[in-house]
Amino acid sequence: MTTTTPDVSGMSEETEPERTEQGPVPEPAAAPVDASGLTQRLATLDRLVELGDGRVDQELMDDAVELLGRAGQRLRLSGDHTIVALAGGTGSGKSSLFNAVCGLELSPTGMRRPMTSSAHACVWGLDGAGPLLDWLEIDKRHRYARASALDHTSGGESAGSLQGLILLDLPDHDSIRSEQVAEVDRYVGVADLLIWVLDPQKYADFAVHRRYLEPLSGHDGVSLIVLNQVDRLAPEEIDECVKDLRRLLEAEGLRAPHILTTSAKSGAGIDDFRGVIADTVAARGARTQRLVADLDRLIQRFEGIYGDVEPPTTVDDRRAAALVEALVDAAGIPAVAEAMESAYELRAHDYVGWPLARLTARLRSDPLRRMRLVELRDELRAAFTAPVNAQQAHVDNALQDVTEDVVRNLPTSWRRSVREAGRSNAEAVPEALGTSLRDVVPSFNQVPAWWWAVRIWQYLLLAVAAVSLVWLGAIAAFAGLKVAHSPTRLIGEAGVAPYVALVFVCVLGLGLLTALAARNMIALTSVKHSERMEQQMRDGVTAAARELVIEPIERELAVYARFRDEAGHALRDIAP
Ligand SMILES: Nc1nc2c(ncn2[C@@H]2O[C@H](COP(=O)(O)OP(=O)(O)O)[C@@H](O)[C@H]2O)c(=O)[nH]1
Ligand SMILES: [Mg+2]
Repeated sequence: MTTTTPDVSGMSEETEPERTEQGPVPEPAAAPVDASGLTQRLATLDRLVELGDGRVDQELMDDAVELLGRAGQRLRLSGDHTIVALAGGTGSGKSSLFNAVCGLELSPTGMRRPMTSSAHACVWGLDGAGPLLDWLEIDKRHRYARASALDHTSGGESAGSLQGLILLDLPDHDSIRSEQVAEVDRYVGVADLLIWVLDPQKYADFAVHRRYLEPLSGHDGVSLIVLNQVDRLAPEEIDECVKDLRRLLEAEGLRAPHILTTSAKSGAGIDDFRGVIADTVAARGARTQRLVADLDRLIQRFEGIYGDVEPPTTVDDRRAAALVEALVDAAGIPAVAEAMESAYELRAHDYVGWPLARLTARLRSDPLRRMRLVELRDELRAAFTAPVNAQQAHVDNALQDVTEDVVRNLPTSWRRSVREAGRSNAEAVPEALGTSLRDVVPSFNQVPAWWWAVRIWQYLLLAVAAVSLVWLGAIAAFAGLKVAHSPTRLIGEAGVAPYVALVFVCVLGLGLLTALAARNMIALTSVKHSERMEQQMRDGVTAAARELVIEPIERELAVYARFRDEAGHALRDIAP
């Protein structure tokens, strides 16, 4: 979604309008848009939309985007003009009042109804109004311009005081034609000042109050109520009627409704009516006021998603540790570590066992040992190659639990978005757990140096044993059987044999002792080794949990904190 931020540069230009080309405009300079901090407030709203979009109430976000767009457009368009719209029910006298203010029969009234089927506009001071009228989508045939000279015919106020007015005569808001209702709604949305024209017969019309006045409850300053056709009432009835109307309006939430009485027929109250419009136009503040009022109403709706409590910024350690524990379980790490311990022992025995014993074992082909090896190999291969797909429910529960505490005091929508952040990588978790296991394979496969040392030592002993056997054989041949003359006394004398035999026995004993010592050593180191492997796997899981779960949650918490900050500013900026 894209949002429209009011173009600040465009807005500041507004205070310096095109008057250099047009010659001096007699009215006071347009009220600076930013007198009320409107630009900053709109920028804050824009940030709120950026942070909250997709996270908080979509209707609110849509309305905010709409307001930002409308405000941006309105502020970029002429600030020298004030859009005043006459709205109300059929026959209340909108067109008659429109004509009375214009001083001409511009908009068809009464008899020829329903003629006001689309809005009519009358402009005082055409310079710069074109784009505004285009934006308002006023049909070119329904645009009228008032030249100052003509205005003197209307009596009372001088035309100069209406300079900058764009008066709109709207179709009836209670029209049965839906496209007209939609058009009215649009103008009601964009007018700087709204004038509700009521008549004594139908002022209590429910549709007026519910549909338009209730949403205007915060807009007292930018709406005006006109009770027209008072010539139909006796003078004492007028007061009664106004009181009753005021009561109704206040019941709808308007705090201090501004009510005028007029008669388009007799001309009573028309000068006052013109006067109020002239004051509004001269003050040049209606544009800003209207937007401020809209903004206030909109910002109020952020109250519910603001949150009373300072939000946490991190997932607490206890919950994070519980998550790691759950993922370690889901990955089956304890079982893998156990399998690694057994595999380590078997491999170690292959390395450091007495070579002859190993050979005989191989020849005997111990079926139990075989099976155990195959089993372990399969178990480890499964753990290392396949992603951990078992226990997805276990993973999901863990992801659910980890946000339990952090969301406790959050507003509902943020509670949901933080939870979603926690689950945002749920699908990647099993793969990451698999990776944490695979990552230990290289260090698992490493052969400790002492295994090599023992193996070399064992082969050395074996070599000495072999040499002493050959030696004994030679002695038997030369000294015992006397097959030939011995070249040296070392094999020629039988007396040497016991020493050689002793060496042979000692070497065998040494081999046996070494094997026993190594066996003990393996028992001692295999536990350490598997603990180290387990720790490495846990570290991997911890890192994955941090990256895939904890960090997204904390990022979301940071977004909420920023949102809350901005919303707090925005709420404080609402006019008291
Ligand atoms: N008695 C009386 N009739 C009025 C007054 N204003 C308008 N009318 C009549 O009410 C009818 C409807 O007026 P119109 O201006 O077309 O109302 P709209 O539908 O609100 O535009 C016409 O016949 C007008 O002459 C008024 O102040 N007093
Ligand atoms: Mg009309």
